[in-house]
Amino acid sequence: MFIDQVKIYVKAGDGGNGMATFRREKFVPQGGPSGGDGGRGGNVVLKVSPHVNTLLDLRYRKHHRADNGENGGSSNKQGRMGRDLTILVPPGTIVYDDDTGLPLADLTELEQTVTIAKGGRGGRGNARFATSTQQAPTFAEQGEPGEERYLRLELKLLADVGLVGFPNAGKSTLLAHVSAARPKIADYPFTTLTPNLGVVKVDEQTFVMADIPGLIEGAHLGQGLGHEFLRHIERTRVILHMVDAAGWDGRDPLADFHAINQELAKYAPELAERPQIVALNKMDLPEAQARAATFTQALQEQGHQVFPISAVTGQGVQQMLRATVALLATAPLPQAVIIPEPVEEDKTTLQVTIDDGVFVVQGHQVERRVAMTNLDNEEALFRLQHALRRYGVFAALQAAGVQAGDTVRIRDLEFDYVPDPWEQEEQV
Ligand SMILES: Nc1nc2c(ncn2[C@@H]2O[C@H](COP(=O)(O)OP(=O)(O)OP(=O)(O)O)[C@@H](O)[C@H]2O)c(=O)[nH]1
Ligand SMILES: [Mg+2]
Repeated sequence: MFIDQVKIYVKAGDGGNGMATFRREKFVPQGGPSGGDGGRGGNVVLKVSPHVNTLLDLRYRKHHRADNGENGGSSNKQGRMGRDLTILVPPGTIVYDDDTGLPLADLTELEQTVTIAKGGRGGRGNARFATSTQQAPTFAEQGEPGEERYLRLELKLLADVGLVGFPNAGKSTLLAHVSAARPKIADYPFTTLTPNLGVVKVDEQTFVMADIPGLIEGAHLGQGLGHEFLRHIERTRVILHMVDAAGWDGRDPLADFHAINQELAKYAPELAERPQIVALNKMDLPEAQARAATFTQALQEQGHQVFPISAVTGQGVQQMLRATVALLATAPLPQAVIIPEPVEEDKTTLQVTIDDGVFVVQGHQVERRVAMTNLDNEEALFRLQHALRRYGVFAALQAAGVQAGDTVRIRDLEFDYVPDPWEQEEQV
């Protein structure tokens, strides 16, 4: 199955916790702090693989977590880093932040990688907190939580040439004739249900050609297979428009040709501007031969380059491919996806909301600090209280109308509010 849009959740590894231990050695009566640092958590990385051509795997695996860092050990032993988690994606995958809708990366090059969620840093062991006044800290830092994110991945195939046309025009037959691709071919409409890619070699040049399911009038409204697959020709530089000159099922090939061009324009105006070559197909059939001259003249009058071909016998195909290569040489590159500069969010911003009588404090800096504090250790709690004051948590709580005895929550930390003792001192 060909899947070109998925939503996934990624979570980088948390940093390992720092350790709080003291040296115990023979003949050393009172050893100093010796707790090692935790290891950093693994990142979540997206990587372009030539062996993956759809987002199918991700459709069935939605949650992706990198390993956590190991906790620090005694004797200053540092915890091992968590392994990165690498998710393979096909070339042409565009990554969006599903919460903001903004593009984060356009993965077009083979082996290209992007770190999409960063692992948390390891917590520092108690050895790192020793100072001249506090020589035996009993606490260590917890690991920093890894980043987590909801992503939307969208695949837009990367091909130089896009084959479009009514169902049954012979698009897949042509791709099979000129490349090693083996798409399904049959004499009924909508044989092709998902896009196929093939590498075409002409003289010494090569280009990639995409065969997409047939289009019909109303495709932009979802008729037939709809415009589901038009996104896969958005990034092509030349459109090869196939017309069944034999007029399958009594259709008027010229009317079909214009109908499809209108569908392209309705889907995306820039697709109407894309350089186009018209392939008048099935020229081995007498019905086609009888009408070819009229069609060619009509299309040429409208300024189109027309090539009578037979995708079955190969007649006229080489000339058309040469013209395609010539057009590719001058065709502009499709517009790249513009990745906005990440906005550096203000990590110090605080938000206080009242949830069922509880004052909930949110903010990157303060939440990170709470997450990295060992809430079971009094010394650590004491330091945390100072930090909260520095971050302006008490001021923010007062502004929100907190009263003595109210419950305050910051992540896992819950405490009863007592007016800030330091502030009271100042007021005395
Ligand atoms: N005689 C003749 N038949 C052709 C030619 N090209 C394609 N056909 C036939 O036309 C039918 C449709 O061909 P496909 O290649 O499946 O057409 P398609 O455009 O890919 O069709 P969809 O995938 O349904 O959009 C098949 O029976 C082919 O054998 C040709 O040049 N001459
Ligand atoms: Mg087909």
